[in-house]
Amino acid sequence: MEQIIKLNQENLAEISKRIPCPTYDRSQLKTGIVHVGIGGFHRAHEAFYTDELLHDEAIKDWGICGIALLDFDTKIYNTLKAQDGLYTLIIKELDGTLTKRVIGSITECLFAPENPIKVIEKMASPDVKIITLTITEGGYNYNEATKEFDFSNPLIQHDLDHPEAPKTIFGYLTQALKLRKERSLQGCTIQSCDNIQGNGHMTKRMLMSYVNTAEPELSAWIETNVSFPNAMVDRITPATSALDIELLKETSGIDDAWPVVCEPFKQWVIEDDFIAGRPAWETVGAQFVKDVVPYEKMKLSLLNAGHSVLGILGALYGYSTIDEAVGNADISSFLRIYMGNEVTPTLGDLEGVNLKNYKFSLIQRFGNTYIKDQIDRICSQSSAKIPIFILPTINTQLETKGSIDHAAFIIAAFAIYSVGVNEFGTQLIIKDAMEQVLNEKAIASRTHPESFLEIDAIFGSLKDNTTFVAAYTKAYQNIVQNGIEKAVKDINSN
Ligand code: CS2
Repeated sequence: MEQIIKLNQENLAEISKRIPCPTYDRSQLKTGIVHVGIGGFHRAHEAFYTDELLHDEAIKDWGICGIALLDFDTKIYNTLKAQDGLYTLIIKELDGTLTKRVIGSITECLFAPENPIKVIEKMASPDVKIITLTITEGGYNYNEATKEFDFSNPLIQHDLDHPEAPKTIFGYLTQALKLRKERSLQGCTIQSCDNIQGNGHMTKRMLMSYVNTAEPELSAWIETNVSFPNAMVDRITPATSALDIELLKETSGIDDAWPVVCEPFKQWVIEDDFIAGRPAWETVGAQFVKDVVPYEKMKLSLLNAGHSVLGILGALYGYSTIDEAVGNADISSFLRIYMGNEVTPTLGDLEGVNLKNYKFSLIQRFGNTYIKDQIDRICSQSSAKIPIFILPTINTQLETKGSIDHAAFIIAAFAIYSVGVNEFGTQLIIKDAMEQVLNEKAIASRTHPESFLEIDAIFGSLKDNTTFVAAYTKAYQNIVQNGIEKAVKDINSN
């Protein structure tokens, strides 16, 4: 058994004898990117692409400063700090092989709750050309019911009252951009890496709503000095388990407190709109395009929605991982029918994309038995995911009088899921910012199924559509009366 080595900069030369490590000089890198949200996804995606790029020794301007924004991020901040920003990426290939390597592109880390001023200064630094965000779908503070920025959020009110010590991304960005303007510095790019249709547009619209109230005189400067490219991001990254940490120790003798595990597939399609320059990410596989909207739409409504379908149905069947759910023939036929009959007609013509192959590859990716993506992870924050992943399909299908039966079934299954226990008596772990209202409405739905659709912040005006309500109610009653397994078989054979 090899000696166990702790992952940090000092031990990197020793570790590089076991697995690939950065060969570039990390101490020579300037911080050109500030990234907010240093969870698994960022570390499997943008930080990975950037690490690949930095292996070209001539490139020295694109080190990443990772920001932990919330108290919740204390653990990841402490871990990365103790490991000098280093972590292991473990790619779980389809045949079970583990491809491991140490990623070195995160060269600095800051913990916002501890020192907000330092974070604002970093975002305003002249070396920083891009601020990237992985703040989750819910982090954009968008309300589906009003279709506007949610000023009733107490954290937003806090930021308006205490601009010097913000808590939300909007407070931070506003202060940093204000400093850039006051110091006559160049603007920068703010790039979302979240799963939202038009994520750049959404970032701009939400930020501008906040700025127009907090610092109205900054708006015009942002219009001319800040760009917000849209992007489609993709790589399945389950939560790291204790087993993954042990496996790394056992197989390579590396003690990494928080490695990241992910699938082999990766995709990053970006609009080339970087006002202050950008890394040549295209040299390491990113695609730069004029219009990313069709790619985003395809990914959100097939992959992400597909995940939600497998997660919600899987939870009702009593499964705990996505590969188990897609391995059930009834659930995978359900997903195929949903993708084929309900999503595909809404996607229009996707030039250069073979949709049939894409859908086929999704089933394969979901089925990677080594990934063990957690159903709990997929179902978490569904109140923010459903409006983005599934609602657009339903709304378009209703407009064009297309089929919505499988989509309505998913929403009915979500209502039943939100009670918090499945028909086999298994307790479901519901992690959702709207947990309370979801649960109240789910319980009310037992006597009046439509009650669940009254949550306007998730479903918009769906409750007023009689075609949808009829399909939803029928599915709801079928699941309750006949059980999930029979109900899924029934809807598939309709
Ligand atoms: C998932 C995504 O959060 C979810 O519900 O669908 O995290 C998904 O795994 C990634 O977007 C894959 O690119």
